[in-house]
Amino acid sequence: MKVWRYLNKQQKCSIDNVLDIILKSKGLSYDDFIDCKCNISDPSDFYGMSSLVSRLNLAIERFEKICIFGDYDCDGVTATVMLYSYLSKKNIDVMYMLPSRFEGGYGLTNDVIDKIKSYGVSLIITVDNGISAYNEISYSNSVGIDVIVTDHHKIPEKLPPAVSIVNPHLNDSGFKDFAGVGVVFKIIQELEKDNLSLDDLIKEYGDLLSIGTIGDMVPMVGENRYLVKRSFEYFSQTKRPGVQVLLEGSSFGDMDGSEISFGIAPKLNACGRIGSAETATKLLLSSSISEARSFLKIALEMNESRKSLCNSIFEEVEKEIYEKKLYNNRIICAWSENWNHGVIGIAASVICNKFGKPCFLFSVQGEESRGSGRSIPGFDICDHLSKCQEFLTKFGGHPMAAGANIKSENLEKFNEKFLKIANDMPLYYIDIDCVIDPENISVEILNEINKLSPFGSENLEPIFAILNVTLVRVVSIGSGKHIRIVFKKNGKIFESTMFGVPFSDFLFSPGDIIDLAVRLKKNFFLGRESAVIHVVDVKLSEIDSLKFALDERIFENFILGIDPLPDDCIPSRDDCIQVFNCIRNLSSFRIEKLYSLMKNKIRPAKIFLILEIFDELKIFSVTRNCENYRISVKSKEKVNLNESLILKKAMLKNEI
Ligand SMILES: [Mn+2]
Repeated sequence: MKVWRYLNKQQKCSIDNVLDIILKSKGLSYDDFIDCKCNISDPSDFYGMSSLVSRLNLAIERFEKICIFGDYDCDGVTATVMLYSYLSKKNIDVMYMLPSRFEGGYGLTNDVIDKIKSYGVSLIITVDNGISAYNEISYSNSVGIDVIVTDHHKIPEKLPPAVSIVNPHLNDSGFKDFAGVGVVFKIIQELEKDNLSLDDLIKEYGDLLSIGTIGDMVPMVGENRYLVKRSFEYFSQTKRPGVQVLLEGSSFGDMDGSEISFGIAPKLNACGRIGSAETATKLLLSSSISEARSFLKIALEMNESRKSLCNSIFEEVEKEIYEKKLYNNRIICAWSENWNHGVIGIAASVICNKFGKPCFLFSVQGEESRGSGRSIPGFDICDHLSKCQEFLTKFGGHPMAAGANIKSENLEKFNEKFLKIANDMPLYYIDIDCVIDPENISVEILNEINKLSPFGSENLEPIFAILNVTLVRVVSIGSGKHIRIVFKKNGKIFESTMFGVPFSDFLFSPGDIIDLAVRLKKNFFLGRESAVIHVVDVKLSEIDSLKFALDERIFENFILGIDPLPDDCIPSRDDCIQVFNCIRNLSSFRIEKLYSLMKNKIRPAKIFLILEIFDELKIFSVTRNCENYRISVKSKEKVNLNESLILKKAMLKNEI
């Protein structure tokens, strides 16, 4: 169970204090944050900037042919498009090239360099990659091509032998969290320092800058937030046909970032995941609306096939989770030969959300396998990978998302260690900024909250708790993928939406007194604004989520062999009979609902264990997904509880 953690106790917010409360939990001051006061870094101070400018000018003087080498994700594509558009405008002989996930993979390779050479290129500029391409850049030098590296990834021990390296992490001071596209933006700012103001640059390139910055999920603070926020002012007036067609059909007023993270970025990313990132690049570089539409059509098709591939991976993993009871593990790890490497990361994030556990999936490609994983807040999955690096041929990433390559023969051994050393994983916390009365939810309060936008990592969208409401009804929407939750408070009826949870997975009943963790959104429809509620999590109001989650941990630790079961968690025969009588006529239930039906008399750890015993003795067949249990009666014959090995194990361990 996810633990609800109140950042400001259970303070209630209204339009007058909502900003103060949220800023307090972020540790920020009104002036700095709301007015977005921040120092804009001077690109002249960037490490490597002056050598970049002189090498580029030399190339221009000598009419050299330049190749931009980018990446296949949203950041890599927007960075490529931004630099390509800029250099083309200057009448420089420039081309671009992108890697493919399916041939060669991430970054420069010697084959790519040979290919670039065949076009007569004598200068490569990398964007959003290159910092770890030491060998490839040495090779490039040896065949007579200079390389300028522009990147934002972690600095390796040995810097590549490039003529110039611009990476904010090499700077002595100033803002360092730019995306790859942000680095390109700073380079153009330097090149145009005598001609264009920051405002001019934002008008011209702000659309690409914000798409790449949000798409790459870099911290939305400091200069990133300033630049993206300012870019949003001009976003709808973009001159780029590609962005215009991406915006078609979406009606929004003030942007908060989710238009990009949910609307635009997935479509651009889908190209590199399923087919070729070149489609996304050509879309953004299109010079007419009709050209842009034709590339958008391909991108949308790839996005649809990305969704269906993702769905089938999800279903396969889910089946494996039930069959092998992987839900008791700290991390869910699985692999298959049938999975497309480009989409396993998204499938992992769906599993991670649904089961509340980090998830790592591998696509097995013969002797070599490539994996991608997602984590829960507070558990650094990249750091965790590094503890198993003896099995890996390559790994990297961030605390919340990481990738790794491995020899397929080592998967089992890796899996064993990867799970075993995750014992001290923190619980899954949902941080709640404040409590809100549903009557206080209005467009006006959203105008206040949106002053904190754009949201992203390190500036998370606030989460509110709506407490003690009565569930009225639940309706399936979006062809069964989502639900509408109707609830009542003080005699008034309210509606909310919960995405990604089908009707059959929402095991609360009308009349239940529940708490909702929600995000508040503005909705624009036919030119009218309204406030809508997006539900993130639901629980019975009477349940203390921390106590419950700790008990669940006790049970898991016993099942995983980490700790013996405490004496007071061992169920008696009478406990088992009580649980049996309570569930005998049910086919599905939520675990905390069962706890409440038992009048909170049998502690959760015991209930978890009793259900496990029932499954073992084939009294019921039990399947579980997080809090949801589905059962069916298997045997009507009398069984002897003493035959349960699990129960024996629980009692025995406690004797030793
Ligand atoms: Mn990037």
